[in-house]
Amino acid sequence: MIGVPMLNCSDGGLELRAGDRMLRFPAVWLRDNCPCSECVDPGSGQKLKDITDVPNGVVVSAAEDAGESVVVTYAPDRHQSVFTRSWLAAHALESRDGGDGRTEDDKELWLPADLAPATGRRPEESWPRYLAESAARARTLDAVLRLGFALLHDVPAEAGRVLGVAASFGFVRETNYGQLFDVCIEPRPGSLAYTCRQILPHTDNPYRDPVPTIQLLHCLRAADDGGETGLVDGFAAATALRAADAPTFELLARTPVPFGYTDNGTDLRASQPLIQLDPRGRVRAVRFNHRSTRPLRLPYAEIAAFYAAYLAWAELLARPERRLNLRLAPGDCLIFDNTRILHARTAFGGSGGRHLQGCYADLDGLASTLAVLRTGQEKA
Ligand code: OGA
Ligand code: NM2
Ligand code: ZN
Ligand code: ZN
Repeated sequence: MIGVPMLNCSDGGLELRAGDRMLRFPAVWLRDNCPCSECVDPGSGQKLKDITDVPNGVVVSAAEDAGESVVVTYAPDRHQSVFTRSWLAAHALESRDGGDGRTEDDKELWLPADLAPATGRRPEESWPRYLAESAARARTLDAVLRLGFALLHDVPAEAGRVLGVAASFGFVRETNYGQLFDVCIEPRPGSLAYTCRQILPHTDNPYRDPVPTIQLLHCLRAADDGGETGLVDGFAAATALRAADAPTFELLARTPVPFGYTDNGTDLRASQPLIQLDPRGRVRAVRFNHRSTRPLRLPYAEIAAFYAAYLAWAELLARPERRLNLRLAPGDCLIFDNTRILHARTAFGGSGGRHLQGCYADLDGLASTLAVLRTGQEKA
């Protein structure tokens, strides 16, 4: 790297060497991120300056090497910023890792075989250990982000305990079903959940926008016969569909599908594509729940093609080789990403008094709890 200066501001921006990389930052970007106490409130870390306060035509007029940091002076107003080299390296522009952690790019996609018990990759933890050890909590929450779910054992099989599990990493998202809901057989069921029928892989509350992003299901009492849980990695299925049949994938990603739920006190509707992409076209959410779909409103000529795509997607999601089967025992509590993992159950015999309790929570809150846990672990 002989001949490459350490620091340079010749084109109005900043250029500096970090190891064998050259980092470049435009003046307007540096100025907007100036950490000085005139620009950022030291207490809250929030910006004091508005974007309209950045002077027109701002350029870097001088850049001075101060060891671990770099002092940048701007024209026309001679404002100065001090950036540490490590901060600049961590925010390098060319790295293009601008994802938000929610797309296929930041996940480990799976087929059930990848998580067979012998692989040691199945995300399971005991609740007492989860409570006692921050490393166990971090592993569990990380699994929900990476694999889309985690299974806790030995959560006491007592009513209401599922709320304590949600509170361990975030806040319950209360819905029309209450803070928590009971899944057991009801005499006049307002949802197929409250019968002993099988339920095919689905997203909960597809008729909500935003959809609840985390779901918990805690088993208080298992069925004598049947009632097995199935989980399907919707992101793995979506990427497989894209690889096998890109036009079908595209059609599903750009056709909003109406979902609805009504009862005496509720009339919820949301319309979203079955596969949702981020602005760069990466899979960011799936939403699938046939029993809650409402009549499609598409031009006559588009209906047949949409149904063909929908059918192909439904068949893919229903394939046994995509479904991880788990038998929840009393005390087991599943935590899963409702924007990625579809859940299902097999039919069961009505005599055993099967009883689950569930609730919803937020994926971003879970990620926040994990980030704080990790910061604590770094300091420890
Ligand atoms: C539900 C549901 C699964 C089960 O209530 O939404 O999918 O195992 N229940 O009963
Ligand atoms: N319950 C169990 O989202 C759904 O409609 C599936 C949800 C009724 C809260 C069932
Ligand atoms: Zn400043
Ligand atoms: Zn469900």
